[in-house]
Amino acid sequence: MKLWSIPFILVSLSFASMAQAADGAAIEVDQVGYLPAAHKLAVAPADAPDAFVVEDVLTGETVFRGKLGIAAEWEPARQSVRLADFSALKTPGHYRLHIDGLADSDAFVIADDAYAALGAGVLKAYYFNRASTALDAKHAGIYARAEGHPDDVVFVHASAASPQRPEGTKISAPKGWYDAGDYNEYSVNAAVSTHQLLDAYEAFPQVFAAQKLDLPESGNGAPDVLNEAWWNLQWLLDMQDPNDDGVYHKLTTLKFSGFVMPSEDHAPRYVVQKSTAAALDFAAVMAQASRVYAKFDGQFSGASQRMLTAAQQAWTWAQQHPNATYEQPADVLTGKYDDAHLDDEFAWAAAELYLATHEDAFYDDFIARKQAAGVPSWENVAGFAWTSLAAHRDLLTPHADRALVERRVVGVAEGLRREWKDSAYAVAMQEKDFVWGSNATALNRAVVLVQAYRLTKKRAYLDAAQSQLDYVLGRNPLGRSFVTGFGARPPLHIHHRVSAADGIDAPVPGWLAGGANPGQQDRDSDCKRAPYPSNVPALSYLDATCAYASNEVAINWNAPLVYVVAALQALTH
Ligand code: 9MR
Repeated sequence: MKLWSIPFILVSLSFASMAQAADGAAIEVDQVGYLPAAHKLAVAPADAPDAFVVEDVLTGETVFRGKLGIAAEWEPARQSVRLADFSALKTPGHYRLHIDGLADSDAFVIADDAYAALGAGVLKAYYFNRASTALDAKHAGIYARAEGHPDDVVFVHASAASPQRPEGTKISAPKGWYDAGDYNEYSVNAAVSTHQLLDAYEAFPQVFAAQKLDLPESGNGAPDVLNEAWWNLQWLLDMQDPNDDGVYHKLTTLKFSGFVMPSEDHAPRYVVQKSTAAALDFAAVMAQASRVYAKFDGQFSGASQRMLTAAQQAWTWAQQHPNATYEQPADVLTGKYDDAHLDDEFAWAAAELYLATHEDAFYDDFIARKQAAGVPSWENVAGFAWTSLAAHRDLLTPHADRALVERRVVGVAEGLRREWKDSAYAVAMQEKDFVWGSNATALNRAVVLVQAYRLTKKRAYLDAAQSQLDYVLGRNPLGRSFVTGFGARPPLHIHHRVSAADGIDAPVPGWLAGGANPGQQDRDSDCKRAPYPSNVPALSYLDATCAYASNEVAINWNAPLVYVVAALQALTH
């Protein structure tokens, strides 16, 4: 085959699969690809014939022959499917799956570096969401933009007024990341997102050491993941009131801005109500960060000690204000991240403070909250407590029950593994999991599976985690990748102000769309004119800017993606 014809073939392939995806009969694969030693699955329709082959895209040669599994229904999609397992194919190359009578699958790679660009891309996304800075062409390429939201003048909202800082006091709290498609910054979500990035770094430092993100700070001797996380930690530190050590729940405009660039949004910004959840999540991530940044005092001078002190002070504030749940003031209309259950936040902060200080009293505080292990989310952070203790068993004092910690984490993973095994799609997602941000639910499940794999070395946990990643990268009933810029059919119209306003067709790359969500809470928006094509849980997704309930992006959704991509690169052998 002549070289000139290769791009033509790739283009025609993706057109063929586009037609198939539209009528729901595509063979679905992980569109970004597979590591050579990975568990490798594809999904075919129930009425497909038994035999499948994997062909080399460049030569047309058949490199693998297999038989589809039996047809079974995957309830969340109301679809019957058959699985193709080609795990035994480990030779690097460019391939496609062929089944007689069906259009071929998208082309995919099997390669040692299959996830290298993805891993860097999903972390670089945070840089693209930095507040209070211009992004220059050297680091942002075509996504260069002017500075927005300097946040050197932020007003204390009435709900946050205190004797030392009455309503209207001007404070400075620059930097941080925009939360999502909006330009506001929320302490709870910023803390959990940063925690997961640091968690990924601590678990798989070798993956991050090899990564070059091309940030303004790159080359300073610290891994870029820590450079990027530091941008957010600096902002979070300013969200603590030095007068009483409480932490503001959010920094926000009163209402969501229009779809303008950051530099065009000049509405005043406020810090709003100090909350117990903000203080505790702040304490947790600062305690963790104090441990992580201790080794990099040359780059982040004094940061480690400062963050440990900040964590302890926020913890003390939370003891004194144990029920300060966030109540959205009437004049504030932006995101809430409100949560009435605070035992899990107490447990997580205690666990991280225990790991940072080795003080047994913190372990007792953690146990006293009686929190079950589970899949973590911004509102249920108990899972972070258990998995942090499990990941840092070397730091536990004799006082801690090491076996209990292991048992709890593996127990959760075991339930997920069973769901994966029993699922016709080989995806550990039930109907109830298709909520706002369901793609992050899928990936947080993978995080727990990876942690159990690290504890037990039981291969099924790693394979199940791979399946969760496959799901967001194309092996799903919509036949699409949910990560901008990656895969054959990524989202093109995410609910993300910069992507909509920058005049560039392609959205900012590396962002995970929220994913299928039958709640369709955006139904009264502009989506009225172009409604969701389906109410079926796993099909309830719309690639349109209006679709904030399924097509927004968010820092806490990318974080488990960063973790899982790093984990699979480090562990798949
Ligand atoms: O991720 C949040 C989701 O769990 C909630 O159900 C939803 C509605 O309260 O809010 C989501 O968070 C949004 C936040 O409030 C504002 N920035 C965008 C976030 C992602 O949609």
